[in-house]
Amino acid sequence: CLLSRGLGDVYKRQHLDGTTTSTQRASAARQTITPELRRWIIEQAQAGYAAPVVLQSMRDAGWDEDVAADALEITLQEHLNDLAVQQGLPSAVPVPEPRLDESPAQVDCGDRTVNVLLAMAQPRIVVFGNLLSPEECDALIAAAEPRMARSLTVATKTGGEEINADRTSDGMFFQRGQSPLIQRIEERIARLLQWPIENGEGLQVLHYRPGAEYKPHYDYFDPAEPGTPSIIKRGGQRVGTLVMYLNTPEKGGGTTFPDVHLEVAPQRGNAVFFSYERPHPSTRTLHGGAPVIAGDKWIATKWLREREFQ
Ligand code: PD2
Ligand code: ZN
Repeated sequence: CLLSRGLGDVYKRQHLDGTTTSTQRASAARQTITPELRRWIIEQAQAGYAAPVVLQSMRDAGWDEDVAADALEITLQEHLNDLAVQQGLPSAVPVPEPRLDESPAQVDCGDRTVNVLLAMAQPRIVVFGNLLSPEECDALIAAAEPRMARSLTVATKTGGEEINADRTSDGMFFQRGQSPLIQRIEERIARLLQWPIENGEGLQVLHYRPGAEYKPHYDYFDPAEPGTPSIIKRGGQRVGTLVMYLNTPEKGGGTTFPDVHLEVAPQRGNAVFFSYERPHPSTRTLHGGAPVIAGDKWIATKWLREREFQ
């Protein structure tokens, strides 16, 4: 797409400044975007000029580089969103995002240094190493184990209960801040993903036995489902997911992203993060838990909402 070509470079530049937050800078830049400037930027993009070329024109005209980059980024993102909304897609919203603008090998999360193992832009997927210590993984499993219940659904034929065919795992939820361990992990996640702790759902722990899987699905709530408006009254939509691996299954159990043919290998202490700015398949965040072939698989999932989740 002509409009998005080169945006990546501008985006990176915008986040290099560590002294002000991107939100502060964006709001300053937003004030500089007059209707005339907005029209001009969109015309340049439609004429096929890549973002760095347009940025240079603005600098030549006397614009401060940072302000121009922000104004350009905001204008083009808003325009892309306008086009998407015109096509009938839900509007884009802010999402959690780790601070990776200078491609750091590690991210400081306060009490722990987390490794960056893989980062994909679209869909936004980041794989982290060393997010949890082996002791934390074991302690989460031990705390969850006595409270695990098999996921059951009503069998439409018999009226009895049967194991959910799409999610053949056992699971439980912790309350947010339920124990010092959970609180510590939630604070770490909040720093890693730059997203308020209050916007997180309670941690869910899942246990897959050999043969168990989680068929591909989206984590956002489908706007077409009748139950969705009531679900999102509490905290808004889900906008991001962090799946943390609490053990290393012998074989199988990877987290798959079929749209991009990616499979993340589950390794104890590592995690995969992905975000989705609108509740729509165009985010390409379809994902599943591949069948476990040998051994068990334990994960803890943190789902992140738009707003405070009470
Ligand atoms: O266990 C997984 O890898 C997995 C796959 C898909 C977890 C989730 N979704 C989830 O917790 O949402
Ligand atoms: Zn999922």
